[in-house]
Amino acid sequence: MRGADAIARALERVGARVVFTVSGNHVMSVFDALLETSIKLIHARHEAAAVHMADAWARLTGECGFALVTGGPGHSNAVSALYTAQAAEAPVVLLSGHAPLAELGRGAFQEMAQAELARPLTKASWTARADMSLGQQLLEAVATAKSGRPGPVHLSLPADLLENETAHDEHVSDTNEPVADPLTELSARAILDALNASERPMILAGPLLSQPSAGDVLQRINGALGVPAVALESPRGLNDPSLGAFLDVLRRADLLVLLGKMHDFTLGYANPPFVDAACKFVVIDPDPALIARAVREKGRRIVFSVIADARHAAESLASASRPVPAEGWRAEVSEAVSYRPPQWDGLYSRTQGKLHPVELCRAVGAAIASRPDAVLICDGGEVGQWAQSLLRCRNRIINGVAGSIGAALPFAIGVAAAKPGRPVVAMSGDGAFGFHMAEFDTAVRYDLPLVVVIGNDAAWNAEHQIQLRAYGAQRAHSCELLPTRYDQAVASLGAHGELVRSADELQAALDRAFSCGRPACVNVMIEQVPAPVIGA
Ligand SMILES: Cc1ncc(C[n+]2csc(CCOP(=O)(O)OP(=O)(O)O)c2C)c(N)n1
Ligand SMILES: [Mg+2]
Repeated sequence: MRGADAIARALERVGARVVFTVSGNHVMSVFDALLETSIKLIHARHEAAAVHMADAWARLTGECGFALVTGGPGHSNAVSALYTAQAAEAPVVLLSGHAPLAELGRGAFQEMAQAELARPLTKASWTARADMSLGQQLLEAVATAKSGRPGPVHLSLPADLLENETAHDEHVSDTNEPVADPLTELSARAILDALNASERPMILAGPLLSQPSAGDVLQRINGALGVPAVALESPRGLNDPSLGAFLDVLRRADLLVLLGKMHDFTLGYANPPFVDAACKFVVIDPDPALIARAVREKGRRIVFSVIADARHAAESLASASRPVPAEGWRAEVSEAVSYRPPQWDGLYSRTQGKLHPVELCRAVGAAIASRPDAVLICDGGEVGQWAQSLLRCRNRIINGVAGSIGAALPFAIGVAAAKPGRPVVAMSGDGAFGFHMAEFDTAVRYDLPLVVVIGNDAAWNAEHQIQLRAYGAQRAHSCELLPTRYDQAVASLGAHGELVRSADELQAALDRAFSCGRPACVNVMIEQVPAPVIGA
């Protein structure tokens, strides 16, 4: 048995069904070994896209997502996408081929300090050791990715360890698959006491509990405890237009329960004017260092803290109970979060041949509403913010706290691969779409139906808007794009393309895209308008 066979077996053992990959010399032995398993390879066109696919897979299913790339440049291409998975708290394992151990330090082909490169973006990053079975090391990578605050893990696989005979891996033991405890009764009691002692409490959750894999746990907590529970996952922090007028109620909260939620920029560091100077806190987090920072910064205002896994703590809270208080505060928060300025209803394009983003979102919203099991992906700059604000979908994946654009299409492929038959719709800006548009070829080759809707304003508009605000119209430059026919580009790759230049063409174009049973792109010409800002 080769090391590569040990890796293939271990992947099977942890339940991997798909590995997203770009091939390369160092990992062809793993391609070969996977023939003996039922694991399918999806061969992408860029390593970062392969990691984004694994990320979406993880966020949707709660399972580990796997990416396999070659050493050197394959690895460094993949690394950039780890940042998005890290900020989204998605368990992803990146397996990278690596120059042979026997040649290291002698100028080996594509020799690179791979583990060091990936380290800041991962929970653990190492080059496989020769004195321990590769299968065992893979199990450890998976266990680490899934435990505590989930996140990416990197394991470099030297080509000689993969290709050489290895000791049989029969002794491979299942590595402590994380058995996180529910909150102890004592901790749950302390949290309920803090809630009972407050008038306007809120539970704030981080990216992990926003993932589709978290299900409806926040609503269940809201129902069981009568406390509003809100997830914060936007790169625009408290300006996230999908939170409506949330800031107005956040300011009035007297207790914030941070449920696996960092008090970072997305929460204005929990300082005034966003959070009241007298507000108290409960901190529930798997990371003792984060709890220590909260204690340093908030001192005695922390009434209780506990080291716990956010998912399990959330389930404990959802099955707890307390006298549910009168509707008042909870209703206020829910109204604030769903608030959208009424004047948006009247927004229409003033330019012939272009739609307003609101018109675009109205039609996409209707398409989602008629498909309750749909998965929505939002990406891009200003148009992505309109989509996040206006489109409601139970299963939503956004580029997240990382604020990294460009992953919409790879995310859609990851979702379509994980859940065949589920409608997948990805909203993207034209700038963001260009990052990975070659992946339409991947969607075609693997027969993965999905719909990408491009809000095409022929601009890197988010940055153009910054120029307008900060430097004035005379100094706004270099953020233009062309009104490119992305619909024709994807058609040339074998996908279905639609061009939309007026509101009355949109519905039929979307219907055709959803019903064609193929990967589809709807290229919608829109006006350049700034992102919505509510109650800033
Ligand atoms: C990886 C990455 N590169 C650059 C940026 C900066 N950035 C944020 S939004 C944006 C413009 C996006 O343009 P587009 O997708 O067309 O959306 P629009 O703002 O035009 O609606 C840029 C360049 C980023 N967030 N992430
Ligand atoms: Mg644009």
